[in-house]
Amino acid sequence: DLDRAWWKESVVYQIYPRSFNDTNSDGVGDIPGIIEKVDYLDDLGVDIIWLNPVYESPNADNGYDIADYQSIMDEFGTMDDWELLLEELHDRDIRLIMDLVVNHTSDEHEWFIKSRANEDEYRDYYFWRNGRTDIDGFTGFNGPENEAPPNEWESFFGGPAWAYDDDVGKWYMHLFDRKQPDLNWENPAVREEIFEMMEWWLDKGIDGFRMDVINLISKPDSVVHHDPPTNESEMWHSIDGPRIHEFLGEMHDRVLKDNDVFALGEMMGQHMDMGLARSYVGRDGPLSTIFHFDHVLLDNGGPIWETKDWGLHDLRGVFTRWQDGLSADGWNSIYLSNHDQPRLVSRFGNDDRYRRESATLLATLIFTLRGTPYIFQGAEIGMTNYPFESLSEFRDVETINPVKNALGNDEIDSFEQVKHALRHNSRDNARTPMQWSDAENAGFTDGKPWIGVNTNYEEINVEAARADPNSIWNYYRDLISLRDEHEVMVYGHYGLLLGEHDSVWGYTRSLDGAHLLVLLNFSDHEQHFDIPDWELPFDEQSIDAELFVCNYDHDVGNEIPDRWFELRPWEARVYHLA
Ligand code: ISL
Ligand code: CA
Repeated sequence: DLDRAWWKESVVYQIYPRSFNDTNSDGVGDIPGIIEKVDYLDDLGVDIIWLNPVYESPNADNGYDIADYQSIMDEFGTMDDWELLLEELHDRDIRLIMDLVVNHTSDEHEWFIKSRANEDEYRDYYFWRNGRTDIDGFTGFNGPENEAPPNEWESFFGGPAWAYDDDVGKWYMHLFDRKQPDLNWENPAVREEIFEMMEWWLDKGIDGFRMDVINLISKPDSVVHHDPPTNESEMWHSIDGPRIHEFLGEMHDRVLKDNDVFALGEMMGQHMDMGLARSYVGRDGPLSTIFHFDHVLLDNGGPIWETKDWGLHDLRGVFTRWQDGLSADGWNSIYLSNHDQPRLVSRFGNDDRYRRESATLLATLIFTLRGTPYIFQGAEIGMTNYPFESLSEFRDVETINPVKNALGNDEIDSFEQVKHALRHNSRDNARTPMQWSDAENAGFTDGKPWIGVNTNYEEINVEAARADPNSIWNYYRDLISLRDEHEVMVYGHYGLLLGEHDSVWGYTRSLDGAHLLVLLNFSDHEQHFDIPDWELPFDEQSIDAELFVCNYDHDVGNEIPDRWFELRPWEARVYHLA
């Protein structure tokens, strides 16, 4: 029993509308711009579009600060545009999932405005708490004199996670920017509003939700039951908080259960226990699958100006733990990039000498692990990180706020000192415009783009990639269509090979007597190795091997004699055995 689902057999393409395609020359991508490209998406062969937030928003965090869940941001177009987009996608059998951002709203949302004004029952839609007066030396965070924020939590975007409101005379909680107050899920009225809003979108015909930081919605008791909160410095207790299962269970029973939807939860944190993971996405869990952060926290996780070294052992270890942990129950999401992460080829590959080879190797990984694969716009042409030269080139609060704070309090001396790390870590790497052609501004806009276009667009662009049969784009396209044809690629069991190798990641996928043998050389050097026969789940003497994917010329033959291999730099091979 394969426990089939359409969203397991699908490939997701993520669109960051602001940077995708601009049709009215204001330098900002828009929904008509996406409509212009639906045939492009169809040609690539993707099955689901995940659209980043397109709702009305003052854009303190590019749409993740929502002022109205039920209307479209003017810059992006109108509800009519959005409806046409849905229709055009559905006409091509492409599904659409929308971003659901319900851990917080914008401070310009009507609920927050009423909450501040203490109107009706709105005060308890958010967390308003008294500051602390019982401690020395922790005052002056834009609050009254001699008053400290309710607790010591730091926002994910730097500074305290509480903002003081003069009129109310209290502090409100914001785990992200101060323009993103956290909703109080303890309040049943809040949950009711959210569930109704979700049903409203489902009635419009969408196919699911990508749920933003959804495991943060239940806050720890120290905040929920105490005013001021008890002194608890561990804000990590907001992750997978005490009532998370109850809240998601209610959402499931009330909204998700009776609709055939893809429910994809973004879950912050690291090293999630596999039992917990299964409780979210297993047979009895409320969600279809989740995004975890284990691999994207390998090279950072501290301040944005720091980087950490990682090796293949770490990356392989993370994915293998999740592959094994959800093998019998649950389903993985396989992503190496999104709008919050640097470009995958710059981060996990070699974006210089082996850009094509490593980008195609990473694609091979994404499409041959067990789980739903994700393409973030631009990955399919091997777009790279941006060579930022000054702080003024950045647009993202998560980069700008912490760096300005650190410059202000002398934690760092200069931009130059942190330039290298910001170039590596900043979310803005993902947000530079999609490179469509070698025309001015990469064909993204006729106006002035809201963020710089990568200077390599003359070489790296969709038009050039589609014209070249050996391009990264054509490789993605081939892999997507192979996944449609071979069930073993979707449902096959994952088995690790060569678990101690420093540079080669090998594994098999097996289903009903069919196998894939995947070999990936994560290095700039040739690798020679053999695979011990006891590691293989088949007898290679009595089974036919066919090389069906390789990112070099197919000159290595179909055989796997004596299980002996020589892989060129960043070479990826997939054999099909049956
Ligand atoms: O962890 C991060 C990067 O490695 C953070 O950038 C990010 O804030 C975190 O992943 C949560 O992301 C989501 O919620 C944020 C929003 O800024 C992100 O764009 C969104 O994907 C707040 O809504
Ligand atoms: Ca526009």
